[in-house]
Amino acid sequence: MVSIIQPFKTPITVARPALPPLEEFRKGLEEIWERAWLTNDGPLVRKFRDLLLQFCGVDHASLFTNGTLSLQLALQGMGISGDVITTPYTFVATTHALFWNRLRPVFVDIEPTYYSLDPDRIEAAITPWTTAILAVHVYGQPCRLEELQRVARKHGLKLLYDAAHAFGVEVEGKSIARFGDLSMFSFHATKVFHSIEGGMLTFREPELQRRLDYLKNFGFENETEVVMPGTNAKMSEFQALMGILLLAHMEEMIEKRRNLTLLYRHRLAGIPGICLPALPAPGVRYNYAYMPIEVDEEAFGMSRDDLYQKLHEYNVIARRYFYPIVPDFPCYRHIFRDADLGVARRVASRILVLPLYTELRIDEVERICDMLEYLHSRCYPDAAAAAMESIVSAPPLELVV
Ligand code: T4K
Repeated sequence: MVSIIQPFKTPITVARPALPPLEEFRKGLEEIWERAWLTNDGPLVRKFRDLLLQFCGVDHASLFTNGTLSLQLALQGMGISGDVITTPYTFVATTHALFWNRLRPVFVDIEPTYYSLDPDRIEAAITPWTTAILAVHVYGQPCRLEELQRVARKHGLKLLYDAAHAFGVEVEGKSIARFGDLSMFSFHATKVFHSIEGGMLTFREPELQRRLDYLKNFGFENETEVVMPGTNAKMSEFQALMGILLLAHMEEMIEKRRNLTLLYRHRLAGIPGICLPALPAPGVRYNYAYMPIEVDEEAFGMSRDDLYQKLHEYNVIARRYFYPIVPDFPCYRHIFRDADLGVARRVASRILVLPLYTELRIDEVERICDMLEYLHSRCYPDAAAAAMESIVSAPPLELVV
């Protein structure tokens, strides 16, 4: 039994950006300096887009300065109107993108396994004004793709995915970017893969490419003509440089995250009250974007919020992604009081996302697990001792990838 656990000297945060070798970035910077071409569809942005088209196996993609703006412009470019069925269990940007387009989010509860929009509940929420479904691949785990597609097709709805967490995920050998009418990926610094800030849309409809080009560049057709009231959402050359360099390391970054996830799962499996996330579904090649756990207060001996606080005292900056659920934020609360969102609320009250990033070390994961064991053991000293013996003798888990 672990008795004394020292806090980390410096904070271990939930995420930490992967970085390419500095020398590679410096060389890229020198080339940018020489060209003095910094933004506005520069050569590196074009190269990055070509590489991404290839990586995702899609025909159409557009790059943006961040994921949120790309989603806002996607909704606008596709001409989505009225009501949009969406999930309450997400980062608030998903819902904000709807609001910025004056669309009404209609929240439908999630399913408890992968925390994404429950397809079985969608039909009951469709109104005459519903035009689209906006689902989220939470933590990179794919939504129930076929069922969502079936409901969307049956009711003539557009199907959009917020795939902010899901870059690099494949289903039956096919990139997640190829599902639905459109997918949005965030390339923010905290993601599995990033371009400092950045966003990408992949989509089916070829004409959307042109509209998105207008929308992200003030609506300019040429020097003297503006064809629509666009905004400025362009990706810069510096962002593209980071993305290009990191894309070459994608496989190894996912492999590192996979190993750390396996270790977490092995160590945490036997701690009462720590519920591990479901394994990826068969046929899914997961990207190990996040390490969420659910905390069962009674079995663990401490509430999720107390555990969150305790871990902070140990300098482990775990996060409650996503708590509270979006409809409970003051800016949305008054509108959606009556929706039945029991599953989302329950998950949000139990969820805790542990640190996971490529440079996280094995001994750091071990120490975080020691902390969780120790905190549980302080609550239930006898039961914890017995449980720990069985973990130590258990073989490591093998994930399906
Ligand atoms: N849809 C979904 C489902 C999303 O999750 C997101 C973003 C979006 C849409 C919107 O995409 P973007 O517009 O962001 O492209 C973070 C990210 O900023 C956000 O991108 C992400 N989701 C969300 C889940 O997490 P915060 O407010 O929690 O970030 P912050 O600054 O607290 O960073 C988390 C930890 O990462 C910090 O404790 C330290 C570490 N960190 C962070 C940064 C920025 C670093 O070590 N270095 C860094 O440079 O939102």
